[in-house]
Amino acid sequence: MTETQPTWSEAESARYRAAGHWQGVTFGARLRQAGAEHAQRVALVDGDRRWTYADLDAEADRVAAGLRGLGVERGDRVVLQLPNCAEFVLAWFGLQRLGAVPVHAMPGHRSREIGHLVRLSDAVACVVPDLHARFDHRRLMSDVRAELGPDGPLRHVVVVGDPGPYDGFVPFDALRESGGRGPSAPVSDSDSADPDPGGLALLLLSGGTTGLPKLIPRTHDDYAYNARACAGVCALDTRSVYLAVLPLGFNFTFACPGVLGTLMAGGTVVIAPDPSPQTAFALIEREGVTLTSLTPPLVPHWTDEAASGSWDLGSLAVVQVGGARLPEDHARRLGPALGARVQQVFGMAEGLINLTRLDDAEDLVCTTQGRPASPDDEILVVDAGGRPVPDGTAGELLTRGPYTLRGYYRAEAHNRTAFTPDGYYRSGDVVRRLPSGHLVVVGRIKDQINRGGEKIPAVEVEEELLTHPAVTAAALVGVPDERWGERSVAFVVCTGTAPGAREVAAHLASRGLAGYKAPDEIVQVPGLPLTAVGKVDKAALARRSEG
Ligand code: J2J
Repeated sequence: MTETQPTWSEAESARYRAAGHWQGVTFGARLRQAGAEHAQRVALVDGDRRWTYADLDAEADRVAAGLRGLGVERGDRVVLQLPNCAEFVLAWFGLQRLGAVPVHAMPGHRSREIGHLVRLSDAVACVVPDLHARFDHRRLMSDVRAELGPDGPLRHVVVVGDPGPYDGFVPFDALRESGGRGPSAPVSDSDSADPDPGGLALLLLSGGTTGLPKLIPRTHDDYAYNARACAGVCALDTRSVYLAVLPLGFNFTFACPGVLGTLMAGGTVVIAPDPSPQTAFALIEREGVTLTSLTPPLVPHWTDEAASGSWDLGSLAVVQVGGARLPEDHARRLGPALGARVQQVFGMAEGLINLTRLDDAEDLVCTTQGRPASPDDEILVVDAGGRPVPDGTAGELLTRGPYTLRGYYRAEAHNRTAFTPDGYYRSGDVVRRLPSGHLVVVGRIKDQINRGGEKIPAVEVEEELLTHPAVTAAALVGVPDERWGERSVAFVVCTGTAPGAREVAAHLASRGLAGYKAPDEIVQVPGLPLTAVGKVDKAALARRSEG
């Protein structure tokens, strides 16, 4: 790693290399190899646009050269906030070719989140769409740039589509075109010696538990292994066709096995612009999709639409579901409706990915969240005192291994508590382990709400709630919800009448917070209950809301 932060020891690194997990190849170099090996195979499909592996490799050169022409350099961080479109993948590999570091943002993020990502990573550029879901991302970037000021790190905004009237915003297509011309383009392998495969390749956003969200450093070696291990579990090969339904910036969609696992297997990635079953099923029919991934709230919609019988989904072999708890009866109905095998995935951007196996018995597939992707993933299930509990007993999941981080990016203080002294990541998830090694997620001790796979950091929202003039104290808790698995309820102490959910949503939006973080419900209380040690008793609040 170029940044000074905890990482794997020399001995562990040597072990992961010797086991063949870490292959010492950067993503830029991998695409170069794939461009030669699979030259004429289709790598990427977005609507009517198609790229072969050779095309994708050439695009990466052009984007890299264009970015370099702007002044983006090796090691620079660049925030990528794009909806599902091919440009996400082109920009990502362009950055890798240059040796720059993509920072994955979600399309729903707003000025708070993007500003935070830029500041924390010292990003020199952002790549955004012009408009998405009727929201103007150029305005968002203009606000972020103004807030950071002229001395801020952000120097470039690259816009997919129309850059609008903003000074200095560069259209992505012009960047690609300029990258295809000029004396210094395309970037050749000789003028940019490949970066260190053990170094930083990308930054992912954590779901966040304390204060503002943290960044997760992933190396070429570890992230490629993540994707390859998952691709192995899913038996991907050159005939595989992956449909990216969930946001590309999500670790699940991008590398479990997702986009990267498919491309590393020589298969084809098809991008769905939205997750509706109508859009997806038309693409499955047209492109012969074999694998896709969903979050639980989509499952009933996909099941119902498939049951209508109007689609030919014969090519679909596996449908992964993960990101939040999948109710057992939904799991049982999904496979027969789609005529595909269901695979539960319990993963985290921090690393560890658990998956049910394609040959697991139906009961395991429907009632567990799988087992680790790698034989070298180490799992501990511990009680509150950190002591391992027997199989079958619930405890906190701790993990370390060849693709699980050893420290968040630039978060020294947080790292002291987020990891054990011997390098295990404290996931904050409460699980039971079966003798087969399969894990069942039974709860969570981290202060986070999981709304259908979207993670809401409670503390971040509570701090913003306190900026509302009427709110004097606030606690955000998750309560069970039929549709989302969990919905967020804000308990507020107010002077006068509490604002309604809509007013609170508007207030949080005006503060630049992503829309999915707005509480589903506001409950006014005279005071917040406290535990014996004086913390807000969220369990009591959640019970109150259920009851
Ligand atoms: C219950 N909770 C789950 C599941 C994740 C693949 C799949 C998911 C993610 C992801 C990911 C769950 N059942 N099946 O990155 O590559 C909750 C846990 C976990 C947290 C991680 C991937 N699958 N969760 O969801 O970083 O609480 O990654 O610690 O967004 O989601 O969230 P995130």
